[in-house]
Amino acid sequence: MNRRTWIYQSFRWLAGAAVVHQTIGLFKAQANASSISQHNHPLNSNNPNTAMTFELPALPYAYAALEPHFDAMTMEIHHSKHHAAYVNNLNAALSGTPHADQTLEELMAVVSTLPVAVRNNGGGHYNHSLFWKLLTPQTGTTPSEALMAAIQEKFGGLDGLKEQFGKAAMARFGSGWAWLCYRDGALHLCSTANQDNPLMDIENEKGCGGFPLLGLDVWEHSYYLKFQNRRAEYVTAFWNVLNWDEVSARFAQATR
Ligand code: MN3
Repeated sequence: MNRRTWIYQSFRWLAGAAVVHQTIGLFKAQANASSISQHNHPLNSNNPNTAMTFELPALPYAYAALEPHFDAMTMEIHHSKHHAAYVNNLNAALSGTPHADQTLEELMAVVSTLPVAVRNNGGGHYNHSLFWKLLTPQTGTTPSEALMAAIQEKFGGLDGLKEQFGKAAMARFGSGWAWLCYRDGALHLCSTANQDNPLMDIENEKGCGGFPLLGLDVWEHSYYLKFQNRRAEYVTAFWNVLNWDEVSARFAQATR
């Protein structure tokens, strides 16, 4: 077989395998839909009525849309490789267990009792799904009046929030997240390691609990291609692409 024939045969085999894979997936989805009550994962809006497994959500903008603040290649790898891996690994960890039809929020609330793969990959899926929605190419979004009042009260204004949030992001040693949360009637800053988040019963015990209003990924994979070791510049760039409309909506949800 010459090289050209080999490539052609390989392509045909791959195409065939893809069809088989899709067919199996369709069959499993139909089987699941008929045997298990329908369940709606809030962060899984692609297929809300029949979602038996978690799916990678599409970004609400193009990979290059946040340039020059966040670069296209980082966004693409971060979303299509890192986030996709958390989704796949979470589905694998939940497959065939009694927790397979629970929402992310339900899983987070009891995560200390679940396998560490659910903690790492469930946290990864929740955190990144939130993170993408917190970013926008639209400039000039601002906190709502109510959120601004809460920021004023706790941090003395937006600059105070940015300074203290930046400290939380910089103080996180290694991989993790910085958070602004709403808890007990007030705003709180904290950070978590790895893919832990404020909804986890684990983090609640360590003082980083509450409803996450905004979170910043400070894993090196989120900034190293563009900023290398300069995490502080990445944190500064984040404010340029933060969607205050989304943060305000989450604040309204938390305080309703
Ligand atoms: Mn990440």
